[in-house]
Amino acid sequence: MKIYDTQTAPNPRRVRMFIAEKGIQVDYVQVDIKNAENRSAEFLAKNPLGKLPVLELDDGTCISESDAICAYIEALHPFPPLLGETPLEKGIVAMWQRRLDGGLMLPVTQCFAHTTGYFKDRMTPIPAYGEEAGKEVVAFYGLLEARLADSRFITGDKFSIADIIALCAIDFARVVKLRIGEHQVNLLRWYKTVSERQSAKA
Ligand SMILES: N[C@@H](CCC(=O)N[C@@H](CS)C(=O)NCC(=O)O)C(=O)O
Repeated sequence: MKIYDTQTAPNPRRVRMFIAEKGIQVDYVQVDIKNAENRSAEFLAKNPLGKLPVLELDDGTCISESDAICAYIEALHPFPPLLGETPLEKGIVAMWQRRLDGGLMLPVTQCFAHTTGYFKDRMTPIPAYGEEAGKEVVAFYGLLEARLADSRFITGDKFSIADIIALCAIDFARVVKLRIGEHQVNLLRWYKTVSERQSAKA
């Protein structure tokens, strides 16, 4: 098994961090997204959306979408559980995965793409749209601040993939100068705890 990765991007980091939490070793192949290596015919054969990360099995089967890759890894390596153990935990984790993907990770990456023009060779940046996406990110920090006022981690007492998604999105948001507010003490407390995990270096 190998994973097509790009070191600087938040979605591939989500998968690297998940794998680090599992304590398993996987081979990574770096793909140069700045120079559109991910838009080559060879890469599009692995993921027609041209996005990273992509997991490729030894028989050539490819799985893309970060959470799908993580679900596959969790099925192979259930411990430590990062997608919930009981039916209730699984439901809560799945709910936060969807919220964080649509409400935080996507706006962060849209803000980046539309305000920096980093991908202008393959899309038309609309800076005003990027600014709006940035406002969504800031609003989501408020939601997380409220959630973390009475919860140790995002889904409850246990660390989960939700914390991984949030950390990767929040760290990447610093590229577009979006930061947790100094008044957001619960989010800052959570951020420090999660950033200090060994897997956060992945
Ligand atoms: N929903 C996808 C998003 C993947 C994604 O947007 N990947 C970005 C890097 S964070 C990418 O490959 N961008 C390169 C491009 O759009 O050309 C996932 O969860 O994996």
